[in-house]
Amino acid sequence: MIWNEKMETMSREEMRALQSERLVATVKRVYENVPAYRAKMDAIGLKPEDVKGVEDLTKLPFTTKADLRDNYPFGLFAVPQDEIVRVHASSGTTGKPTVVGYTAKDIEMWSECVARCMTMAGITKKDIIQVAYGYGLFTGGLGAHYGAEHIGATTVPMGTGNTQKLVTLMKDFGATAIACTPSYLLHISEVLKESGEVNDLKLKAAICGAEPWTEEMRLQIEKNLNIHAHDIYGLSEIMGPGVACDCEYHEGLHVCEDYFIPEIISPTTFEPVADGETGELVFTTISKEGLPLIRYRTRDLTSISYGKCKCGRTTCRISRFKGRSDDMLIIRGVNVFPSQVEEALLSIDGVSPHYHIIVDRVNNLDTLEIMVEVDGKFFSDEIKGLEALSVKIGKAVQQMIGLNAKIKLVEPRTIERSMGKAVHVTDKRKLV
Ligand code: DLL
Repeated sequence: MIWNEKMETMSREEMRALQSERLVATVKRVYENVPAYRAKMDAIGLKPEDVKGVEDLTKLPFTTKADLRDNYPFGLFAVPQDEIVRVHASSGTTGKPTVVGYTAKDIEMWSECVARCMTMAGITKKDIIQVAYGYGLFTGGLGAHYGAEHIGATTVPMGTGNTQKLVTLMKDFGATAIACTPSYLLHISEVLKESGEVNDLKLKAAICGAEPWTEEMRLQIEKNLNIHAHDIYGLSEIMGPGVACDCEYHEGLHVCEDYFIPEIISPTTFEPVADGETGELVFTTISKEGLPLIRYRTRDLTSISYGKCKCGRTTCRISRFKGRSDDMLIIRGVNVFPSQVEEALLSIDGVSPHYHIIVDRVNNLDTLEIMVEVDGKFFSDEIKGLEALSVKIGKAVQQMIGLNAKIKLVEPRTIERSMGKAVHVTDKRKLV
């Protein structure tokens, strides 16, 4: 089944015409309502009327995470604040998060996108779906939730944190679908497999995203749970989950192209690359009211292909993500920048800037360890001093990034110094 036959099966010519019309309106709107965009366009002598359609897209300047940060919190919003009905936020490179805002119409559009994705995973109003993404400022929980309700499925707002309860309710409620990060689902699937409870389940579909995962991992989840697992992609700046998703053929993720125009550029030359070639994904939102973004550089690396899919959809497809062009780590679905950890460490007396972050995956759950050099005096004190310091550091890190980390305190000059750029991270999770 296709959720929105009209939009998802348009001819390329029809799609381009629709995108052009919406792009022209968006450019005019941001020029009139967002001073930062007006300034960017004025700086290169570009007037809204110079953009007549998709063919003029590359004339427009890029937007980056720095633009959101510089205009923190609401500076890029294109409507008065009283038209914003919801805000979400994700971690940024400094202590300040990236804040995004939605009008009531934006929330409707978002629900429609997620409904399209869930339909690709075979989910219908007859399903009982557990949403086990985090609820709160993260877009995963509420984004998936509204999409599931939009298709009329019975939606269970599990959130994260209590795997045993999730498994119990999965069985008791007869849940038929689940939405959560792939690493979490792999962990759940191992627990269920070990306890021999898989046959007690009615589960048939999963919609997983928010972090990179491999095709091997997808197949393993499918096998462990005897279900279909789908890859859902999105990012807060553009909307949240639901920007793209793979259908039953799993040959790339269909983009909701009538709302977001994708481009793939070279991260070094910023020029578009050929279809099928890997580069950085860039999105222009063409229907959003609250926070329209022009040529937003996602830093996500992928390739694009056009042409009808076996499922009947004609929307373009992006390939499974190959990584990011910057240094952001995604740990348990949470975006973490090494600079945030550094900031937390350096807020405490006696802690040095010599640290190393070790990320691993144990039993399919991400683990985070921070090794840090502290003042030598702590090592001559009785052990209590060291313990208290490590608790204090753990709390500061938790406050900064929202994750618990194992803290390992080491003596000065233990951590290898670098002659060039410091290497602060070892990511032992193997993603090929
Ligand atoms: O992770 C939104 C989301 C929630 C997507 C739930 C899917 C499911 P952010 O926290 O802003 O938003 O993080 C966005 O996560 O730029 C990618 O690097 C990564 N990401 C998201 N989905 C996928 C995926 C949400 N399916 C960042 N595969 C993005 C690989 C993904 N990476």
